[in-house]
Amino acid sequence: MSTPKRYTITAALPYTNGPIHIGHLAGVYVPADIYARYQKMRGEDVLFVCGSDEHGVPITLKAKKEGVSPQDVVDKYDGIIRKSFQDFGIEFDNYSRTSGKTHHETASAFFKKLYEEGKFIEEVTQQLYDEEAKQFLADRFVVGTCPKCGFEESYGDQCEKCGTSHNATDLINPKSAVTGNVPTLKETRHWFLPLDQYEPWLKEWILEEHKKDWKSNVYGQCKSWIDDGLRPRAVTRDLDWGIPVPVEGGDGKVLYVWFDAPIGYISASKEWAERENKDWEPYWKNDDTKLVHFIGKDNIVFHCIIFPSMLKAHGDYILPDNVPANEFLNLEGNKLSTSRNWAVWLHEYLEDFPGKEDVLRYVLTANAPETKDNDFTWKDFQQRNNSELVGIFGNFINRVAVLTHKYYDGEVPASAELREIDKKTIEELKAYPAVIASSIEKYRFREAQAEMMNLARLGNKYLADEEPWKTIKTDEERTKTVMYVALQIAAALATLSKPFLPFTAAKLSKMLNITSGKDDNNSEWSAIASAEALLEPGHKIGKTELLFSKVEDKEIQTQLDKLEASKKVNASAEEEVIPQKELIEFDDFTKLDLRVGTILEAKKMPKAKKLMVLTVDTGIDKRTIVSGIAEHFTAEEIVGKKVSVVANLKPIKLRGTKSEGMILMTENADGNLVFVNPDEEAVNSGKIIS
Ligand code: B3M
Ligand code: ZN
Repeated sequence: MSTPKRYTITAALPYTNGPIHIGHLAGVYVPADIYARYQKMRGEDVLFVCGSDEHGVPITLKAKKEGVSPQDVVDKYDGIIRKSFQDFGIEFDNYSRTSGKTHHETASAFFKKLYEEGKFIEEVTQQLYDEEAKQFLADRFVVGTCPKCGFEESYGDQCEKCGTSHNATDLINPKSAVTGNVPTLKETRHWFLPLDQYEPWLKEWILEEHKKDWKSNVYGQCKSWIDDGLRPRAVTRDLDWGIPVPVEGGDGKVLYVWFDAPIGYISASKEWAERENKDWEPYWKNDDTKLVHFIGKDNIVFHCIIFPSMLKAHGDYILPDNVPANEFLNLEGNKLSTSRNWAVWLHEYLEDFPGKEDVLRYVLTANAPETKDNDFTWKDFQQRNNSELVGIFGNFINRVAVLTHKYYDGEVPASAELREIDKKTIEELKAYPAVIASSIEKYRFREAQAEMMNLARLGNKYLADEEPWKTIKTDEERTKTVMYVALQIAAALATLSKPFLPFTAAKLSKMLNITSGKDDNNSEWSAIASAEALLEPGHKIGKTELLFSKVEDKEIQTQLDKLEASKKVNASAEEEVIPQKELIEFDDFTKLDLRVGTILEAKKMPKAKKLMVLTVDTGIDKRTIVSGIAEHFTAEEIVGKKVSVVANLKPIKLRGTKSEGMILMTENADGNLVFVNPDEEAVNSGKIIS
């Protein structure tokens, strides 16, 4: 679009069924915050909104699981999420809630308008129904095989594996998430948005107009859906948690969460305008507004196909200019998962690493899953902190500040005549705002941040080459010049690091005793390039502070231990429960002669990986039992152990050795074999009875 007059920036509304983790941050909130901060620094008129997504099945399910009301669930997580965003420096202009009054009104009115203008199809169809739970099964209430990719745990409305959105009745082998039952079909009336009617327009708008400027992962997903053909989508549900359907026949029904949630961006804007005494409408209705949605890849269909079709149907609103969706972030090689507690939770991170907000921001941006899924590891976190933030950025600033205090009592020296290297360095410095900006404008935040760090590298190299700590003894004028140039770089960093490292930038500005200036366009960003000097000679800088500190091995180990603990819990929870065998008679049981015995000797059977030859004292006799435990135990470990023996099993020959009985074993949580041990007090030949 031609130069926008204002920006409406949205970040996906998090479901309030759990706290925020690093996957959400890397995918959505950190890039959105960088973008919004940067545009504000450029003097643009920016509205940056988000809020809690408080409707939908995930919340109802969570409430059921915890035995509380959905309202309790959303209140709890809205509180946690809201606070953690704030503490982490995600600077929304408004963080709203979809349970709020403004939102209920806005979403209702939106639906009503479409209804009254005949934009919906109203139809009685057969929907999946759980007879036992007495409820319809839509969205996350039902799982089954994805008709597109074959993933066996697809939800009713969307497959998490391939991202496709579908109708619950499309699922193959559907099962109720409430009872596990196979659903039946039951008639019910709903309103559908006929996406098929928007197909020609979507083709034109996305596949033609946004072919070049949308990210290829986003464009590719859209193209595949459009090519597959779009079908009408129900926008109402038979549920009791949500926004009531505001039209005749809507009793007992609510709006589909994905119908109401994106309207939440508009409601959040209205709330903001009311609070700030502004007009919200230009931010949503004027063509010279640039609307940008920051989301994760699983939300692409909703933000690129469904919400735009809703906006188009409504007619009063602008469409997104871009939807820079990210791919997923993994953690230590595994998919992030709330239910498996495989995550780094933001509110826990903030507690564990006080004062290190920017470190997480930095690492998540450096590893942002912009074009493909990426991995977060604690080792990488430590390494990037210690060698990049401490080693490059922190080190440069520290040297400049310490030397300025040491040589000039904290006063910026006047430079003597600039040499070629000084001029070149200043020229390079002045090019950075444009270089970083160009990456941000293309939504390439990793690249942008890397360029910002290159400015710190430039500073380090300049100091290392010009060695003011040496010239101070021989050439005072030269030293002044070098320190003057280095101080300009430090000041530029205080501004250019702000979108990425806002806490650090604030600390650094305080340390240099500056507030960044603005140019004629009201931009502190481009002022860096045009200013005569960022720090005038004679300016007094403040006290030196350390911007970053090392992350020690033991801090990393604590985090790794936490994850290890989650793994253990998951392993035992996920242990597949093998269904019980068919019933037997009491007589069948009494045929078994189970005894207590003691292992007297154990030897590995030659040339057999798994087998061990045991001599067991059964109290009846001392016999040989061949057991398949050689991969799990050494002989020393098991000699002397009390074991449970099936004593009356017909002898068989295993690799030429006669085996007279069996030892009872089971598996532990990690899937390793362990003995079913009799109590220490049990005696050999003791019968194992009920
Ligand atoms: N709450 C999905 C999610 O948290 C959803 C986003 C809504 S954006 C309008 O992944
Ligand atoms: Zn799928």
